[in-house]
Amino acid sequence: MAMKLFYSPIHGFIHKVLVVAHEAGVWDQLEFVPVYPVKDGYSIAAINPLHKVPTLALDDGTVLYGSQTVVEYLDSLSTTGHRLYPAEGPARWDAVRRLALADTLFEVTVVMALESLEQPPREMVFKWNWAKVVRAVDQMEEDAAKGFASFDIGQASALHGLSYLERQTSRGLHAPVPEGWDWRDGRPALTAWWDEAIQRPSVLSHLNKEYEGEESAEFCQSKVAEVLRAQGKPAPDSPAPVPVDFVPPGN
Ligand SMILES: N[C@@H](CCC(=O)N[C@@H](CS)C(=O)NCC(=O)O)C(=O)O
Repeated sequence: MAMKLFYSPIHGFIHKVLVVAHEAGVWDQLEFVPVYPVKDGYSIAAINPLHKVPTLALDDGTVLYGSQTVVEYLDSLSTTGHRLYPAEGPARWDAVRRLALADTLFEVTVVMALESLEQPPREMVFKWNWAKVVRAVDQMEEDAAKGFASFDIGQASALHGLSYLERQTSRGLHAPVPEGWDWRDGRPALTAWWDEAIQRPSVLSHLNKEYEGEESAEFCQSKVAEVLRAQGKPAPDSPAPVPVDFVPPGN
């Protein structure tokens, strides 16, 4: 296998990087390395200073991070003839704009999910970010109502952002996020698009499937060590779990 994908196999979540790897026909070139970035033992800071997933390591030790970098790279390897990043021109800028919209929706939802672990959670964080979520999902409805020429990177990211948002709103966030809020309510075009998009083989490849491979912290560290060795740096054969920067309460 030519590449190691460090990522979190979260049940019920549609991973943009997995969708893109599948759509690009490069799934079989990936070695999956589960990382639980807020669980002790799983630090990948030695190969990514940001200690964030997804992180992609190539066999020569090159490390790519930032999901947008990872997916653009995977799309560049596409063997299928169907690129998720359209060629330059209006279709590309529209796809990249929708990518930014959905990725930022994901990121502000991560901020709220983390804040909901604070005792007590600060309402300011939810007020500030929730307004962005509602406007982003309204914009997605407007985009879906116009229709899409073909499946692109903006839609891959929308699957990612909306599935994560649903995971968090169904668990319950904090005021002003209404209890029982569902992004589908009042958004028929987005709902219809979603119902069709989740039937894609690239989504069915992992959605709601238990991760069945090795996922220990020791395994993660052994793969980090392989990347370091590919970079010409020293690394032990059986590295110990490495503490992460931050473990939230209750984890
Ligand atoms: N801008 C990043 C965001 C990725 C991201 O938020 N990853 C989270 C997933 S929980 C993470 O790794 N957090 C661990 C940390 O920040 O320590 C990207 O698009 O790759």
